[in-house]
Amino acid sequence: MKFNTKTIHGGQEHEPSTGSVMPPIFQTSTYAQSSPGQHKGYEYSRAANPTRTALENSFAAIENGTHGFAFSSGLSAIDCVLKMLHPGDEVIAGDDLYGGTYRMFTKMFGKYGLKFQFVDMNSVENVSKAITDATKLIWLETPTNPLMKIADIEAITKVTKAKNSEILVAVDNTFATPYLQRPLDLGVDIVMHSATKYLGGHSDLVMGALMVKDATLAEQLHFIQFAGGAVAGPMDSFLALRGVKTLHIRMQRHCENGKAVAHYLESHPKVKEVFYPGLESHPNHAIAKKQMDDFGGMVSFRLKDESQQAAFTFLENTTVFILAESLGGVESLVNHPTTMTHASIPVEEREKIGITDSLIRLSVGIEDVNDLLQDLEQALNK
Ligand code: P1T
Repeated sequence: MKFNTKTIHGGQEHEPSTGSVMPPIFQTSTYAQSSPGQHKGYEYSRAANPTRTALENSFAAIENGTHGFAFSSGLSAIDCVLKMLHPGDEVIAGDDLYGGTYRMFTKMFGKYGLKFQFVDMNSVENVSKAITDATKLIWLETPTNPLMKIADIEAITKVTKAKNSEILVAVDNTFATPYLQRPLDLGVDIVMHSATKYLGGHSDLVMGALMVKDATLAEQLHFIQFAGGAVAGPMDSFLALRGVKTLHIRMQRHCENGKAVAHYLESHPKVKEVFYPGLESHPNHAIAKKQMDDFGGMVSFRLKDESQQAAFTFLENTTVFILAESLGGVESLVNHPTTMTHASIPVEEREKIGITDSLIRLSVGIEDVNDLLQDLEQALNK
């Protein structure tokens, strides 16, 4: 199956009792047994629920995996991966990450004895040099949130596995989605998503996803998901499955609009720099071109007037772009990383890599592009 068919049919079966094309919302916590241990494959919805199973099969299919897992949030999916590790284990992660991921790594798992190194993943060398005997996990976000940095997934995976094939490589594929890049095909072990974003696509749920292609790894992750309990509910699973079915056509428009917005901003006199992997000016444009099929709908930029007030004036004056956290829905959103999504990263760390008060992040939606450009123009001129 081609990708645009997999989003609709991948891993799906008609519901056996009625032929229902969409899986019903199995709004149940438990399942009748005829004798202890005698059941129809479902015992208790923390372990498995048929609506969630349909979604998890779709998740596996779109990332070319064999197993998918749906969690109650993106962060709980990351939490599940980290719970595979032991005190003393080391994780190498990118230096630009969603603020909540950074907060989880440093403030939650640090105290359980995990050690984190944050390196600039622009260079494969940086990762290679950071690997020690204690390294157990490489955590890649690419494109990164919010600076849109690109890591060479295949090269980093090769270097890592050559040093020690036991080190797990995981990619947070939230910004790209499998429409644009498929990390499992490039050799990584685990793909993670905040399904809250493009997979769900309609800003109406919070959910996380993990996808793998190794049965043993799947078993380990399922144990942690079941034992820890952060599962997606049946209603949200239904909504996410409905969202995935239009992922390919939404992404096509996100990419078209994202590109138009990036080019418009790049030539605007009030804009200092634009961060979008599809621009020739992006330092890793060549790697982005190699590993992505297109460049998505996330665009960050910095104003020439670097005061917080100038950024706030822009943020308070967009009308089509809604000022809100999150991304990846059909509607365009605008976000101020330093005061919103990345406020949990210490200011010295943020400033070291360029997350400053003048940085603005856009999630370019699928509206008419002329309305989007007009909105940016009027807000930039306030
Ligand atoms: O919000 P949640 O579903 O728990 O997902 C966390 C997460 C993980 N990874 C990436 C790359 C993310 O962007 C996020 C969530 N991000 C936002 C809410 C945001 O506005 O950036």
